[in-house]
Amino acid sequence: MPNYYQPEIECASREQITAWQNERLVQTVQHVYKNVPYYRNLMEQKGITPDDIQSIKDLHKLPFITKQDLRDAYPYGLLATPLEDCVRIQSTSGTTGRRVVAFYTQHDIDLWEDCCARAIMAAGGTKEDVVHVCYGYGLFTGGPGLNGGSHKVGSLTLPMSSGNTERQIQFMCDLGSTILCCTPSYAAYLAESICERGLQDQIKLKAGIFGAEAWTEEMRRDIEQKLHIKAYDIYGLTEISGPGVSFECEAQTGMHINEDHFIAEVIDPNTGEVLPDGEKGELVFTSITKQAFPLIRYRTRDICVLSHEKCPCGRTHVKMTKPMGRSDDMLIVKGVNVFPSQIETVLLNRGYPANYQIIVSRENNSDKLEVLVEMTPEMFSDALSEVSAREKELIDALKAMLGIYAIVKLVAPKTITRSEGKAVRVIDKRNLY
Ligand code: DLL
Repeated sequence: MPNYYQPEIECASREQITAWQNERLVQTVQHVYKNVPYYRNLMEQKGITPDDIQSIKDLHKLPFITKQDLRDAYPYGLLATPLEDCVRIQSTSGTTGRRVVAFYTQHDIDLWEDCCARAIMAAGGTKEDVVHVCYGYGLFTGGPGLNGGSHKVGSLTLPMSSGNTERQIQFMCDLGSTILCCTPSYAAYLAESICERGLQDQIKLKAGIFGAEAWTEEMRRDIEQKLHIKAYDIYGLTEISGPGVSFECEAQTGMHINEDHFIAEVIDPNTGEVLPDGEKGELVFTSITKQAFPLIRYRTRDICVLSHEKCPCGRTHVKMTKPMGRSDDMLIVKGVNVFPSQIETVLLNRGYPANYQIIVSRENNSDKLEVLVEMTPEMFSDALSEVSAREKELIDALKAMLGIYAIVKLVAPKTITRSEGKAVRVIDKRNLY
């Protein structure tokens, strides 16, 4: 039997979930209309008042909100409670444009940590576990979220933060860590480092909770095999609270969205039209239990599919697929849509490690796509002619997957810089022109 954290909520009937969502949506709309002039203006521009929103059937009447709104309203413009009621902020890394800052009351933190606790329990976590958290701490939500969730479960929590791989492995061995929480790219690097040191037998890990960036099924299998664990996906975003918006159960077929806290929609990113279950589109969230920073119809830019199909785990909350890329991260090369995950699938299917970099540039008014791929030590010792044959094989496979030509360069093991947080997979030099 799966070990549920809150079965009365996670396995509730559809009628019950809808009743919660109806009531909480109405309250949240009233809350933001009353307390956030920015929202009131947006609603007035659309000619609606809170009275127009009586249930989730009216959700489509509400305006969308985007990252640009969050930037425009930075830092306090979307705050829905007095600042004195807030106890924490978290923030996105903000590599482009202004950072996004999210505010939390103590109630908001509690609910967020509940969501993370559900994710840990869904991965088999109990109070007997040693939860090794090497997501970054600080402004990034990964560390604090999983840390708080682990406390709620009652597990021994190792607040390792990211970096210092030697120390990570030493603590893992000495303290017998059983659940690893980090980005999948760092998990792959840790797995590689543990195998190189021949320490697999000293590792007691049974599960990993990996998210914050896109990763493929091939990468999951690779990490699972190397570390002898079951690897679970976890999804979330700073704007909507952080990790734990959705998480995988033992079925590993999509992530259950915590529907008692968030209403999910999938829309056509071009028209804004709401799409039915099973259709691919942009994920939109409405938070219905937050006090300080509730967001209504927030466009995540993540592309995925929703499914209400019955899950063998017994949970009834809707499932989302892994994000299949972001509508804004998608690369358009020579007019063709290219998702880094497609390239990763080709590489991992052929036994290459998940260490690669995609470089897009412009030469003579034409796009150039280059993929640097690290070889395994075995491949590296191959004769030069074999390396060239491998490159040729990858060029053909990428052409078949993407429909366009990519230059492939096989490079020596360990030459592509490792990330301790989210991996930097794409370098788009065209932005510099
Ligand atoms: O990455 C929150 C998080 C921390 C999630 C730890 C899971 C684990 P942000 O830095 O605001 O928040 O980035 C949010 O990361 O819109 C997605 O594009 C991407 N992302 C998050 N989880 C996944 C995942 C955190 N499991 C953005 N698979 C989101 C693919 C993910 N992409």
